Amino acid sequence: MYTVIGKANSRATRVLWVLEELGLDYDHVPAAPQSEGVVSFNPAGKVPV
Ligand SMILES: N[C@@H](CCC(=O)N[C@@H](CS)C(=O)NCC(=O)O)C(=O)O
Repeated sequence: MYTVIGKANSRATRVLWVLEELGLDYDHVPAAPQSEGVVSFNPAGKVPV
């Protein structure tokens, strides 16, 4: 199971797209870049994580 962190109107949409195409299960957390929920996983604050 994947968890994709990042709003869909960012590069996260590429990851969401391929997961959909592959039919894989995933959770999506639509967090904004540099938000606390992103920085806790990626200190650079960039999405997707
Ligand atoms: N693939 C690169 C680029 C990711 C990237 O720049 N994402 C943008 C959103 S599409 C972002 O998070 N920008 C916010 C920032 O750079 O602070 C990485 O993961 O380092």
